[in-house]
Amino acid sequence: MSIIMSVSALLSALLLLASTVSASHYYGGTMTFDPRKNPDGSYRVDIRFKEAYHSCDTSDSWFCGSGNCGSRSTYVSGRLDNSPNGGGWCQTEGVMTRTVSNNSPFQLQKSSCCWIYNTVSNGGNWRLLTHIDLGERSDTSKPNRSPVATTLPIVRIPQNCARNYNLLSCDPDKDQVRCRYGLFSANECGMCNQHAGFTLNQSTCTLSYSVNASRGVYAFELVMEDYPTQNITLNYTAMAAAVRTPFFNASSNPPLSKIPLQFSVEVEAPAPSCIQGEYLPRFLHPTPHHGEHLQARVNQELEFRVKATATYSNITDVVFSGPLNSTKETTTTGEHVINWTPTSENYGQHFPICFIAEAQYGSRNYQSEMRCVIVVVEAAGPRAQVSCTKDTMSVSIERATISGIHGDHLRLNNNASCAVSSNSTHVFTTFSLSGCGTQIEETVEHLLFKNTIVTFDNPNHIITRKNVFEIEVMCKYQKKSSITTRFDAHRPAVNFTERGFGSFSYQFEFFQSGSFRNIRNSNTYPLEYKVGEAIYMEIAPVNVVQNTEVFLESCVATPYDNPNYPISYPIIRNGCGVDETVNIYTSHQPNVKFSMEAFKFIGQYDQVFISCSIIICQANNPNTRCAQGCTNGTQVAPSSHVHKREAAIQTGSHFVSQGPLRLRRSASLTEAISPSLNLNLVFVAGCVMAVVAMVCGMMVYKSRGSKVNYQLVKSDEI
Ligand SMILES: *[C@@H]1O[C@H](CO)[C@@H](O)[C@H](O)[C@H]1NC(C)=O
Ligand SMILES: *[C@@H]1O[C@H](CO)[C@@H](O)[C@H](O)[C@H]1NC(C)=O
Ligand SMILES: *[C@@H]1O[C@H](CO)[C@@H](O)[C@H](O)[C@H]1NC(C)=O
Ligand SMILES: *[C@@H]1O[C@H](CO)[C@@H](O)[C@H](O)[C@H]1NC(C)=O
Ligand SMILES: *[C@@H]1O[C@H](CO)[C@@H](O)[C@H](O)[C@H]1NC(C)=O
Ligand SMILES: *[C@@H]1O[C@H](CO)[C@@H](O)[C@H](O)[C@H]1NC(C)=O
Ligand SMILES: *[C@@H]1O[C@H](CO)[C@@H](O)[C@H](O)[C@H]1NC(C)=O
Ligand SMILES: *[C@@H]1O[C@H](CO)[C@@H](O)[C@H](O)[C@H]1NC(C)=O
Ligand SMILES: *[C@@H]1O[C@H](CO)[C@@H](O)[C@H](O)[C@H]1NC(C)=O
Ligand SMILES: *[C@@H]1O[C@H](CO)[C@@H](O)[C@H](O)[C@H]1NC(C)=O
Ligand SMILES: *[C@H]1O[C@H](CO)[C@@H](O)[C@H](O)[C@H]1NC(C)=O
Repeated sequence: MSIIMSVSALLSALLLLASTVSASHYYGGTMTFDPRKNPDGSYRVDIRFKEAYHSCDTSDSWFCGSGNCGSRSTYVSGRLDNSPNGGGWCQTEGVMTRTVSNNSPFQLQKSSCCWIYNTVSNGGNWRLLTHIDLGERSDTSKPNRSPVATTLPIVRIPQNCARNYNLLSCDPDKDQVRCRYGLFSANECGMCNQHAGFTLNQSTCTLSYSVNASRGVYAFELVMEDYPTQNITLNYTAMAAAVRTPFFNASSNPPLSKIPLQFSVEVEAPAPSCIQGEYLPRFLHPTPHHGEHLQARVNQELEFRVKATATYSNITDVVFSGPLNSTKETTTTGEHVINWTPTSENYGQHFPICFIAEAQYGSRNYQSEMRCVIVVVEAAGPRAQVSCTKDTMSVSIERATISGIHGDHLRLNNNASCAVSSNSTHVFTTFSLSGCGTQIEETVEHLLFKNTIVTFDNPNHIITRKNVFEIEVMCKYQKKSSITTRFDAHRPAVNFTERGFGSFSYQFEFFQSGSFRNIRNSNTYPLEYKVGEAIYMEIAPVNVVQNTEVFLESCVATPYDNPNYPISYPIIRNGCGVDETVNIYTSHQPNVKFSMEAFKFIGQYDQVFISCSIIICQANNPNTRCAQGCTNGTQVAPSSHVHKREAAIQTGSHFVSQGPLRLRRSASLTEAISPSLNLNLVFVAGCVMAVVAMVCGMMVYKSRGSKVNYQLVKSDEI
């Protein structure tokens, strides 16, 4: 997802790169910066720039417009979100660190052709400019920081519906932030149009559409500036100090910094109604409010949920713009979860995240309003130890890190009978994945068990002065390819997360008969089967995982212990029996029982390995892959790249490597075969010969033991 490039000189090569890009494909871009002083007196500036194009292009082709721009020390970039709607865009973010020897102002610039085709000009040039002033502020004693802001690359509005887009700006120095149109003379824009039908409130950074513009795409090339709220001095290491004053009027005083904020607005065909929640999606609880500040902690996952509704249209997606490495996924209940894990580099910084819900009505696609939140990364916080077993979650919080909270006044949400205990150093609790009000939830990739630890008031007190304490506890099991538990905790008052690990085990057994009563004793191994004889098998959890069901997604037979061996015979595919002798006896159970008739491969192969993949789902949820059952391949065709996560729910699975089933070598079946021979033919031929010869037999070994353990996944792989 991300490309890491080594340090290299930029200017000439990158200018060349930029000039080779000539297609009409640019949707907009922005840049923010956050400096800190190095111990040696130089300055380090973390620069983040987002750009959006038709394709997921990213390149650091910024050049130094003025001043001493220093040198680039690190650069990472990657894709954020994309959508086929609005012409098909992809937004990327580049994160670059520059080292500059002094804190005098400098400007970074980037320019090329062309904007996407738009109503006013058919794809003119674009130019981006950032004015970076690292002067040491008299109010904070720190180098100046830019405002932070982002937008979706293209926002869409029906022609008949008025709407305000508040370009949420937040300044970490608490400066006043203003927005204005770029000026051509200052290299701030490429086309520099101000569009009729739209008004920009410069002091609130609100772009209003007032139902009077032609249909089409409009390019907005705005500049966001910050002004101090009182007179301040900026000290420089290599030049005279400067005074900065609060905004008075556009020409009277300069801003502290300038960042570009460029995006597209499409005025679309009128909608049947402009009421949010009819055709245009409307946000519901628990979607955060516009402008909300969310606290995140270093190395702990921040998660928030977006939910939208529309009576007449179908919610199809939530598109978002956030920091590099933020992700989204959808739960089976239709919530869209946006996740991001800050690193220690992000401590103290502010990160904007904006999102829009999209809905489909026939061939039309409607957008909700745009909401933005600011994530503030903090370091210190409570420390917790967590462990998840197969059926319990345990949490232990260090009391010293939650001072002010009385450990005796904590309990699990909605269930007073599930106590939280404490000793002099820790507050701890252990509860069942299936009890104490634990909720189960499923996303495309994960199975989640959740509960909440809350404070309750001492009943003898009428009022409380304690912090409200709430920890959401979450065991997260990856459904795909391997499984893991992870613990996350959030609390509104103190706000922290932690992780723990656990594992599920599944067992593979052979049975005497179709009654599935008697497990074949492992002392009698190797088991022998005649070709054509039924083999009864079960895959079952070692400990029943509450509220889950297992789905046998696919089974394949191979002559070697490698499910990807080029010679293979499919037995079950997409939950459907491909081999006509397959019977699956259970559905929507924690375990799966099935049988098939023994066979062997023709040729030199004297053994058969069967590898099955299973998917674990939340039980009784109609939206899971398990609920769909046999899909016969029709629903699993990879859909568009945008919905690849949906494809994953249908194909994502665990391999349970069982077997081997070893066939006794038969002298009459040793003909060499070509590996390129059609496998079904090979198999059919093998059967026919076996039936005719009546000499085939089969033994079953369970050489690797009967238990199949899922591997733990490291937290950084989640
Ligand atoms: C700025 O420089 C002046 C004079 O050199 C000094 O008195 C002041 O403390 C400096 N302020 C900061 C924030 O460094
Ligand atoms: C901008 O919005 C603010 C707050 O709503 C309002 O007081 C001000 O009058 C608006 N300015 C313009 C030019 O409309
Ligand atoms: C709509 O805009 C046009 C020009 O863009 C203007 O002539 C007309 O008066 C506007 N109508 C309204 C209702 O504002
Ligand atoms: C701020 O600075 C300006 C110009 O330097 C000056 O006119 C004004 O009086 C100052 N304001 C305050 C509150 O010091
Ligand atoms: C801005 O303020 C300056 C100084 O107060 C004044 O001379 C100038 O006319 C003002 N400009 C505008 C556009 O109001
Ligand atoms: C994003 O994640 C990758 C690996 O997962 C990491 O190497 C990179 O530093 C991260 N980038 C940022 C900006 O956090
Ligand atoms: C919403 O989705 C359902 C199921 O895919 C479909 O049958 C229906 O036609 C869709 N409705 C609209 C308005 O697109
Ligand atoms: C308190 O409980 C925790 C967790 O069970 C344990 O690790 C710790 O040793 C206990 N402390 C004391 C003083 O008993
Ligand atoms: C509370 O938890 C206990 C133990 O798991 C369980 O028996 C009981 O039904 C739960 N009560 C509620 C209201 O969830
Ligand atoms: C699967 O689809 C094929 C044709 O695409 C059809 O012949 C077969 O009967 C289907 N099987 C099931 C179980 O629906
Ligand atoms: C924790 O986050 C919530 C929002 O999720 C916020 O309301 C609360 O104030 C935060 N806690 C603190 C101590 O700021």
